Parts: sequence; structure tokens; C-alpha cells
Amino acid sequence: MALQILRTGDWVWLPSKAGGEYAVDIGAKVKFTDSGQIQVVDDDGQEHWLDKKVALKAMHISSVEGMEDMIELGELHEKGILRNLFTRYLENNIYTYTGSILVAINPYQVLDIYNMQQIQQYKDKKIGDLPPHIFAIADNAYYSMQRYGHDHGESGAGKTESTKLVLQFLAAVSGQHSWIEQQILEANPILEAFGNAKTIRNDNSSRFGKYIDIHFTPSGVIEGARIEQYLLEKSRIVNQAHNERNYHIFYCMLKGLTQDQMNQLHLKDATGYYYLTQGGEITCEGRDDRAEFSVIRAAMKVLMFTDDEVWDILRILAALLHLGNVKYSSTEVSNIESAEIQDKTEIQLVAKILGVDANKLYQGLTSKTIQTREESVTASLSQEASLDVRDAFVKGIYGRMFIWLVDKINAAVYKPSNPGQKVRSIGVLDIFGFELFDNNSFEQLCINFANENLQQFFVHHIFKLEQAEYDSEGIQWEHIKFVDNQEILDLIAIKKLNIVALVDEEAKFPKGSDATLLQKLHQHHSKNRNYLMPKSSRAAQFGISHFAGNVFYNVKGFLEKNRDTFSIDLMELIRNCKFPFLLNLFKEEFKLSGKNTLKRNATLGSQFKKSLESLMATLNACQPFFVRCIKPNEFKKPQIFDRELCTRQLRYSGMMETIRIRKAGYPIRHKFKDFVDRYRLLADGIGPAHTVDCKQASQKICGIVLKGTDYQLGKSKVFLKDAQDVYLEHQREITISKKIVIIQKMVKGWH
Ligand code: AD9
Ligand code: MG
Repeated sequence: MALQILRTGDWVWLPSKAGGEYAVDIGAKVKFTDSGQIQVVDDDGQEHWLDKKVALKAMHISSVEGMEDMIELGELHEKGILRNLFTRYLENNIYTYTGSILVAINPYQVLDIYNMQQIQQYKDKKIGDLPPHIFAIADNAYYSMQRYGHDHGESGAGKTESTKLVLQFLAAVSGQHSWIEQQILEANPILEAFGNAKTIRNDNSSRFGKYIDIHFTPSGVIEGARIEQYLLEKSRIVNQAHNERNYHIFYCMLKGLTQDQMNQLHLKDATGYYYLTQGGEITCEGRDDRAEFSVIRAAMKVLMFTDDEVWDILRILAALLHLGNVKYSSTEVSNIESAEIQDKTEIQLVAKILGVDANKLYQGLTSKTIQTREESVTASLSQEASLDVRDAFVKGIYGRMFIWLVDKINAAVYKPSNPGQKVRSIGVLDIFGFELFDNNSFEQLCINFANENLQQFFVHHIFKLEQAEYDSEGIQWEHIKFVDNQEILDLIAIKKLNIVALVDEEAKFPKGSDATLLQKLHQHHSKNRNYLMPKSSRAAQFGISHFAGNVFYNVKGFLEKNRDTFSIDLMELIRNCKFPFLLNLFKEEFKLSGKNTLKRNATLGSQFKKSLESLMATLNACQPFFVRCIKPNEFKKPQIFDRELCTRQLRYSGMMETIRIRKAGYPIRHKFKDFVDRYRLLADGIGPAHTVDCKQASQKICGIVLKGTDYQLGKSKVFLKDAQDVYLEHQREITISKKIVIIQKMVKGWH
């Protein structure tokens, strides 16, 4: 690094003292220079005294000033990107582009930037005409229809809020204030009530993925929509971690129902339910469950839910809550452990609400029928097994009801187009972010598998974009290698004996258990470099080196979660129930008429894989717009920018990938006109840009200053390597300072 003389007011990069994987240099301004020492003040306002001999890297002017599009940063490295986002964030400029990718940092405060006036402003504008904004992305998608937006980021980063803003924009510019627009917007409160919950990371965390496809008429008016949902987290209905809640709807219902309705369903307040109190939190700061309940009820009206349907949903929810309060005790009958329910109040309530036989319900919750060829025998279940059966029953009902809700919403908003008519549509994908907890299970594997798929799509797309720019500018270039996560995808779900396939195989194998699964996984993949063996050989874990970090998965419960089974006895109970709504939830299973056998369900893993494949096919068929949502801190607070947290997200989000790709090629691009204006002083006899042929002039400047190094001229831009840019800037400074000297001399001469 060249040692340079620093002057007061100069900006430099200060090496991070923090150390660690995510430590990044911070920006600092020189405040004072003395003979031996200099004083700098860093971006956080901290003062540092440094020895003058310490070589500090000067900050590029573009990093000092900050850029709306980070591709224009002279320093396309992590610290430059981070500082750019940081300085903009402090000024509440939460949106920044990286080329056509929008980076959005969660402001954790309501900003007055989403009003009607803003919507009008961004209408019909090109990206880059106005400051970066989510509306610019939405408008672009609208303008070039048949494309879609695409959010990703950590939990709490702002994906769901961004999705809502895109929908709000589209509904506004489509301009009809029609019933269908309102219906589409009102789908959200319903989906969020049943599929979002308070987690430690986000008070309104989406626990399912969704893809909303909005359809337009040829004149650009919204005519319908279709919602696709992915993998609701069902374990939350029966189990919540510390400081987390169950799905919002339960708490809303218990606050919002009238006393009469509460009595009819035999309900009390949330503190009285095991399923609602395991996390120790029944309220959520900043949420008004009672008010929310009226919003949900109103949304259901807009989406054509009948009063009977609403009541049926409430009946189901009430029954599930009562089921959670069933208390088992363990008994031993002739040396066989079995479970007993002493207080049958709940059983009777549930039976009444669901219209099923109380005795059969009791039996279904404590025993199971085993069908042999000759006869059927009833075996009692242990207390633990009984609890599992009960929880599977509850999860099975809620999960099916969630799917029913989405179908119901689609029935209102989806208008199939005439055959042959080309559908113009914009899709918005809001999927669960990468997850890494202390204990990771099958759900996390599925979620992270989905994220690997999206990452693969993103990396490929960016790579293609880069290639397209080189092609359109007529630049000669070599194939650029980029960090590809295909190998990880191969390991999870593509290559023979992949993890998903092994989990499936073991789930179907009668003697299969979580332990035999782990054995097989280790046996087949221990040598794969993306497969991680547990630190202790006794741990029932395997690890995957995901693009976003290493995750160890605990195999306990994998097979059962994958099978997603439901007790056959309880299924029979439902088949005979007197509650049409409940019966309807299971209609797929009961379709095999005549036979008494139940349709064998595909495993959860294979269903999920299939729906991901279809999602990827949809995405591949369109031109995407990416919104990268960044979570600035873990406190859900405004104006706090946790550098390490942001660096980690930027690193794995592929933002760095984009940069690496650009660095491998020609990362610096100047339009001919800008290039001439900035560097014409380096070559004699070139006039201002508006007076010359800028391409020729650029060629001349490069020929003189960069002599035979690896730069290229495209059709509208000069393509440079980083080092050439630095050299050009350096030469420019020298030339300017020389000229200043000359002027000074002349001035002196006159005296
Ligand atoms: V998760 O993966 O579903 O857990 P998301 O969807 O990424 O997550 P979400 O959109 O729910 O995060 O944002 C979390 C919270 O941040 C919201 O509830 C808002 O309180 C806050 N937020 C996010 N974006 C904005 C915004 N543009 N303006 C104001 C925002 N607040
Ligand atoms: Mg969300």
C-alpha cells in the first residue's frame, strides 16, 4: 500500500479492531494531523489517535459521498458496500440499488414514503430516475409485465412488508379501486392471522411461504390473483419456544369473541390453554389482538366467507385448544405401559364441538388399531405415544384448514382466463428466510433447502445478467467462474441417495428409525465436503455446509415429521363425524370411495420438493426483480446498524457474489460522456464531452493513460479493472495538483 500524506478532512478506512469472521473496516475522517500523530473520527463517532506511519487506505470519493447504486462505487468491496448502506440508513434512505437489485434495510419505524403522492411519483419512471424505492421495482415490474418481484432475507428483514407494499402499489396504479383489488389486499390479514406468529426474531414472523401471482387485463387493470402457499410450520400449533407465541388467530379470537360466543365454545382467556402458554407470552407488544380480530373478520367478509364458515373455523380452533388441555396419566396394565385420561371434560367438549363420538375419540387418543390379515387388535399407547397422536391430530386439522383458507381465498380472487388468452401477470414471492437455531429439525432442513434453491436461481441470474451486459456492449470476455451452490443442492435433493431421498426411503421402511436414518446418511455422505459429521460421534446430528452457514440438524423426529401421519383411528372418527366443514377438510383422503383403505399420502419431504420444483419452473420462465431485505439489528429498533449482522447477511445473500463476479470481469464502467468529462485533462487537446465524439475521445484517453493494459470499450461505456480506475484517479489528482501549482506560479509571477 502506498504511503500517502493524509490531510485534515481526508477519509480513510480504519481496520476493524473487533476481529472475528464478520469484522469489517470502518470509515473514518482525519480530524487533526500533527507531526507524529493523526487523529481520526470513525463513522460511529469514536476518536482514534494513530501513528502517522500507519498506512491507512484512502477512501474512494464515491464511498465518501455515498451512491444510490452501489455498482457505481469505486470500491466494490465489502466495507464500501457496508458503509454505503450504513450512511444511507442513518439518513433514513433505506433503499439502495446494486444494479437492478434493490437492497432494503428494515427501518423499524413508519416512514412517510409510501403515500399516494409517492406512488404517483414513481409511476412510469425508469429505475434510477428517482431515488431507490420499492415502488420503483413494483413500477418496473408493472411496466414490463410478466415479470415478478422476489423478496428474500433473514427473519424480520422486511420481506412480508415489502410484499405488501408492492401489492399496494400495483393496486393503486392499476387504478380501478375495484372490488377484486380490495379482495387481493384483504387476503393478507387472513393469511397472516393463521400463518404468522411472534417469534424471538420477529413479532409478525411468516411461518409459511407464499407466492402471489397477480393477473392483469391487456390494459393493465388487475383482474385476479392466485396464491400458492408453502409448508406451514405445524409444530408451532402444539409447541412454542420460550418468548414465542402460537399463531396470532388464537389470541385474537379469545380477545375478540363476544361473551356469548365464548360460552358457546366453552372458551376462557388465553392463559387457560397449554397450546397458548408454552412460550410464556400471550400478548405481543404493539399488537392489539382484539382490534386485529375485527380486521380479520372484515377481511373474511370481503373474501366471501359465509357466517357459517367463519363459525366453523372458530369451532375448529376452539376444539384444538381444548384438545391441548387433555391431561394424560400413565398407568401400567399387565406390564404394558398405557395412558389414561382421568378428567374427561375436554374429551366431551371436543366431541361435542366436532360432532364426533366421545368414546371413540377417547379410544383414538389412547390406543391404536392394528390390522392384521385375520383380525384387528387394539393396542394401548404409552403416555408419550398418546401425546404424539393427539398433537398429530391437532396439527393435521390445522394444517388442512390453512390449505382450505388459501383455497377459499383463491376461489374469490382467481378468475381463470379464457383458453388461448395470454395472461399478463406479476408474481411476488415472500418465502421464509434461512434459519439457524440452537436446535434445527426437519422444518429447518426444508426451509434451508428452499433457500438453497433461491440462491441458485439468484446466482445464475446475476451471472446471466453480467454476461448479457458484456454481450450487449460487445465486450470480449472469458467465462467467469462463480461460487455455485449446486453441489449443496445435489447433496440435499438431486444426486442419487440424496438426503431428502434417504429420509423418504427410511420413512417408508417398516424398521426404519431416526437412528438408522442417521447411520445411512453418514455412510453415504461422510466424504462429501458439504456434509458435516457431528462434533461428537454420539450426537444424533448431521450437518450441511449451506451457502449461508453451517447448520447441524437433529434427526430426532425426522421420520415421523416426514411421514406426517395421522392416526388411522382418528381418521375414521372424522369420516363418521357430523361436522361437514371438518369432513370437507379431509375430502382428499376420503376420495378413494368404496374401499376402506386410506389414500397413502406422499411424504412431506417429497411434496415440498415437488412444489419447489414447480416454483422454480415458474421463476425460470420470467424475468425477475430481486429485493434483498436486510435486518439491521436484533432489537427490532430504528437507527441501530449492527455491522456484523449486516455483513453476514450481505455476505451470504449473494451481494458479495455479485461483486465477485463483477470484479472478475471489468467492475468499473463509465459512460463515454462521464469518462471524458472526468479524465480529458489527462490527454491534451480533448474538449468538454458535449463538444467531442465521446467514444473516440475515450479511446484516445485510454490509449495514452492505460497503454495496452486490459481495458475494453463497449458500445456506450468504458470497461475497466479496479487497478486502472485507481491509476486514472491518481493521475487525475497529480494533474490537478500540477495545474494548481502552475496557477500559483503564474499568480506569483504577476506580483
Ligand atoms: V420473516 O422471515 O416472515 O420472520 P420478514 O417477512 O422478512 O420476516 P417483516 O416484513 O415481517 O419481516 O418485517 C418485520 C417488521 O419490521 C414488521 O412487522 C415491521 O414492524 C417492520 N418493517 C419491515 N419493513 C418495514 C418498512 N418498510 N417500514 C416500516 C417495516 N417498518
Ligand atoms: Mg415474513
